[in-house]
Amino acid sequence: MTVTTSPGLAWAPLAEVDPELWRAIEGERDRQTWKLELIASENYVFRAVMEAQGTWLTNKYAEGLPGKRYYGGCEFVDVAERLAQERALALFPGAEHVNVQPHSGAQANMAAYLSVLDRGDRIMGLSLAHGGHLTHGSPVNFSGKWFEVHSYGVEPETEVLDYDAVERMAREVRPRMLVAGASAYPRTLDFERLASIAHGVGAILFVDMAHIAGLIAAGLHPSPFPHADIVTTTTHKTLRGPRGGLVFCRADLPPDLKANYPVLEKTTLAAAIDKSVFPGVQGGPLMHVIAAKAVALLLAGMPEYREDQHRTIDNAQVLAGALRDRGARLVSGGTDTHLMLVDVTPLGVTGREAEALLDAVGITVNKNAIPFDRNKPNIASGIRVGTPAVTTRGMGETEMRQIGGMIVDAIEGRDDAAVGERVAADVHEICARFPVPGLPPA
Ligand code: DSN
Repeated sequence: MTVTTSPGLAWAPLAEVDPELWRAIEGERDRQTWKLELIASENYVFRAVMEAQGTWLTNKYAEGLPGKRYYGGCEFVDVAERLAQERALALFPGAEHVNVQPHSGAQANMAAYLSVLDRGDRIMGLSLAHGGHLTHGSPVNFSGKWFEVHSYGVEPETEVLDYDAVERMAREVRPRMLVAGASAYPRTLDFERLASIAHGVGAILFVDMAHIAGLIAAGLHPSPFPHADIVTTTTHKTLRGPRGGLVFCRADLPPDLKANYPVLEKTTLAAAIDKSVFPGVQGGPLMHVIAAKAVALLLAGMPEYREDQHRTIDNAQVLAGALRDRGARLVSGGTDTHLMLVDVTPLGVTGREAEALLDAVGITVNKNAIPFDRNKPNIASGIRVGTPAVTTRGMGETEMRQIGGMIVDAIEGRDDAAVGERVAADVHEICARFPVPGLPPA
């Protein structure tokens, strides 16, 4: 097939060029339209974000930074990257420097570690089994392979963090970096206290705010700025942007802290972060994705976005209440954020079984380990449930109460086909009433 030389093919729509792939893309559109998306880390981007990402900016190499590239012809992508930088800094007051190039949250985290740490350095992060993230020191991830990891966890009785215990551990371990942030922790994180713990032992505080970045941007969760030294986020969770990452940092560390990091002797933290992203862990930045990040960061500064984040939390509260009322146990007793961790063992199933039962009726969640879980991670005792995507669709408290009931009905009525059919019909009815913004009709 002479794709490159056929002018017809160059202009042909994807559906004609590759019908097999197009069918899968259409299938995913239909799935997103007709299922209730309760995966806490997912969301729906608006059309303008998709539009920016689908442009010819994908054609451009732009290694380096705006105004300092290793390629010619970067004058327009420079504009896109500068907009993303300016908007990121405006959205998070107190942030001093940002690099908008990380391809993902994991790459942002890798850049954060490698900007200041050496292999074998000691770090402390929240255990994956207690709601942390793979990149916070899990043995199967580079962070666990390259560093000496000491994981902290939640308390058995409360299932929340005890900052005094974290502090005691930090004094004993004396890490070079304290990592904070989570992917399945439903409670507010006290970044000010975490900074005081880290700085008290001469360590850098690195916050991965990926899950809660949107809540922070809307002023609904305490900000890691100006307490943390390095902050990363993804752009596609509560921030509702394209899949990608950002890394923020202080312009430089205060002198007493900086003295502990010889790698920063002749450079600033900001320069070290930039160098760590490129050429440290990445090559050419994805300029079309950076453009889409710029759009998402613009939208996130608008009052409507703030209102959506408010509703995301309100919806989570109502959904948590509805699940609790029907006999599900919520880890830590509830939620302060966009997500909750539901222990489904009182309902007589494992997390894996609950995920499958809910998927069968059109409700998408992920199985998730709960703290001190007796089941293996691939079976798990819990499910993680989040409200960002359904809130973006415009659903409110009435629907949350309904969805809470539907989740428990689908699990408890697992042996009764009529129950499953009724819940599936209710899912379809709610989805029909709340079209996905940014998606063409299915
Ligand atoms: N995998 C993401 C999540 O679902 O929380 C974290 O990166």
